[in-house]
Amino acid sequence: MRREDFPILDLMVHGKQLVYLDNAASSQMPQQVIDRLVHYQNFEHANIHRGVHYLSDMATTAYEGAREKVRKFLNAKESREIVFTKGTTEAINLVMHGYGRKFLKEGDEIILSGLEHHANIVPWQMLAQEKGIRIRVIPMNDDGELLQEEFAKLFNANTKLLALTHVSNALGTVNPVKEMIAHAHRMNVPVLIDGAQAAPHHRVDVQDLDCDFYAFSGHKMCGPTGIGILYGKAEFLEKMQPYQGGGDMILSVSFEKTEYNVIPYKFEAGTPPIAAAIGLGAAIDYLSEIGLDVIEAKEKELLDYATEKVKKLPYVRIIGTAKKKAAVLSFEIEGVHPHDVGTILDTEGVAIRTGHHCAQPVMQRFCVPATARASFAFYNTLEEVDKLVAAIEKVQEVFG
Ligand code: 7TS
Repeated sequence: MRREDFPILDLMVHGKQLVYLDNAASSQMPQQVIDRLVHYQNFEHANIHRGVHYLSDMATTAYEGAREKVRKFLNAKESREIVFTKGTTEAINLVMHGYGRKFLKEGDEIILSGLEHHANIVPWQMLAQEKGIRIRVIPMNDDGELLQEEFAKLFNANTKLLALTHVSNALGTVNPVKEMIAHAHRMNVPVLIDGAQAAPHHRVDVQDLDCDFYAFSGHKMCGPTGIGILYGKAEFLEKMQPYQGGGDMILSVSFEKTEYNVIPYKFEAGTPPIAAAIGLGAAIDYLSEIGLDVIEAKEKELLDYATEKVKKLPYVRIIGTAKKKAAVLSFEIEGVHPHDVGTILDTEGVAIRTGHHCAQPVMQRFCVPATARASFAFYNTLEEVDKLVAAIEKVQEVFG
């Protein structure tokens, strides 16, 4: 499926055809997005929101056009609810600073899940330490599914925020976020969703989900690095304090008093990554043209095929067996350290990630120091899954 759009997939590594199965860490970029970046640099680059000149106008139109593409992609009500950030990590830190630091106080509680990436743990821990806030954690079962009854029990009058991942990067679990958001709202608790692993693979509708914040990264969805999105309901963004101070986020400055700009500009201090934002817009065009439903179906086919094949290998244990999963296959091979698995796979041209995947609490829950993780994108093929399985068999030959 449109494999020819991705020049990097033709690469040979260690004399073998590259099999790129590290898409959860970062996906590859199609020629259409690369071309858009080159066109911007060649014909449109200037600083935005400033000049009266032609090029500044071109750059501003393209940058604001990308914001509108993101709005449409998420079905947000208004484009001023879309803030460009460096990535998911910065988006979450923005909410921690802009909302958490302003509105949360000693004795308050924040609910996180045991599935979170460090990006949705550490900022809240920093806030907790600073303010004397308690963090409560939704536990999971042995399949890596969150326990909904335990979740409901965590709420009380002190609960001030639920920060939850849509899809687990380490296990692939897809959380029932719509129901969980509805529950939190019944308890008058706002919700931030970490969509880093969801936005590239599922259709996301923030109005349907009714989340108050939604964060994701461009580089996991065929876009450039250095760009990400914070969606926030206008009513929330408006009452938050700015994250950074500087140019573009102000209406007027004197040494006595500074008046902040309106949203979303209040949160975009300084010259933003203009090219990367435009590249993200092109990536959204590319994915939308294929169709998120088509992408999801293709990735499910790859995951089901890989799971069936790997399950047949008696020395492999799959970690993360939720009923609803995105295309992530985490596993360990009996008696072999995941790093050795990764190294042998690499010599076969197969790129996977090994380690704790920045989700150490997940590793602790399953009593493993690390896992090997293959993660698929729509441009992968069943033949590549076969190569993954053959490479795993080779690991067993070497170590078994
Ligand atoms: N949240 C989740 C669920 C993620 O998977 C990641 C990155 C992040 C947040 C942080 O995103 P960033 O773009 O700001 O870095 N996950 C991974 C991964 O699984 N392997 O490498 C990065």
